[in-house]
Amino acid sequence: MFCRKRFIFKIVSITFVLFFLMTGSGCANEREGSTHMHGASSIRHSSGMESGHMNSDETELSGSVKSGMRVVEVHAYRYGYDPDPIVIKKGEKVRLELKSRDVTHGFGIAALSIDERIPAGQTTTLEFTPEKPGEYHIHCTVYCGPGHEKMHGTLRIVE
Ligand SMILES: [Cu+2]
Repeated sequence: MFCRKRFIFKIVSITFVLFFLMTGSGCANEREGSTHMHGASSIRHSSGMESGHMNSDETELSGSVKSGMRVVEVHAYRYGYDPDPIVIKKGEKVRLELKSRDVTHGFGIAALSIDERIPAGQTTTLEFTPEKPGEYHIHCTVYCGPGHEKMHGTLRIVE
């Protein structure tokens, strides 16, 4: 008796399981469908990010962003600046870490009222938020040798 009851219970539960599986598979299909959509949207998302990266590469933004601020190490040398051009983004806070590879140089951008001294063996930091896109002429403001007058660079502020 007991065994038969258990047997019936088993049959009933198997039927339930089968029913569940059949309706469940429908659900699973739906879920799969929605998963596909999720997949598609996440692919779209990641490709969007990729294209964002590609954009950065295309405009060749200098340095890297650290805690919300673009940090660019700029080396002055007889007679130029590295990187050249320095490419930064409008509205993105920037910190230029100015260093000299040889003697004391200057870092002047007249249009932005910037004039920094870069003593040899030291780091001069310059923080600002670029507002106006364009090409800005950098020139050395500290006499550094016979090529001093020809020591130029470019700061590019992109949109
Ligand atoms: Cu100079």
